Amino acid sequence: MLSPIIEEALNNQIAVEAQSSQVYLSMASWAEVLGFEGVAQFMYAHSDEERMHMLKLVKFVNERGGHAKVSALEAPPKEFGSFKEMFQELFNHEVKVSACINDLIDICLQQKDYATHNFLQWYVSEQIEEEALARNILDKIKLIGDDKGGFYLFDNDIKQLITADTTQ
Ligand code: OFO
Repeated sequence: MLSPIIEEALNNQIAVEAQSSQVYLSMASWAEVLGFEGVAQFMYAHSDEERMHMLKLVKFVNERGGHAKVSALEAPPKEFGSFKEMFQELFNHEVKVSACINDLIDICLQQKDYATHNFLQWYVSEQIEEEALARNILDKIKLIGDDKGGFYLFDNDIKQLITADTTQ
């Protein structure tokens, strides 16, 4: 059984994951409109992955006797300047999500909720991977600089970085 404090904290994280999915969907749409098919595919998959993170939490909260809540989301930006800025934003966003997961784990320890603490370890590993992936992409974009040919290749290569598994 979840305590009200843990239930509220998990519901807050559900909103964070939903908002991540929303932001990445907007990035996907912007890239698609600009004609960057690879970046768009990558961001659509990333948006789906965040939705899966959200659903995993929804199911956990309900299974543990709580009530997972669906809340209103903020409209994300529609445009992101450049792809360098967009991926920087993605990286910053993931760092913030990691901080939210860490805070959540802190609350679990304070509340002695070791089951939720154990469940959240999956998110800890996921955040390490996601931050590393975002950093890796940013490094590549910095290397490409203003080289249009390099960016064309990058748009093609990024499809190989799609890791989304939305079946979990
Ligand atoms: Fe990429 O954030 Fe979910 O956990």
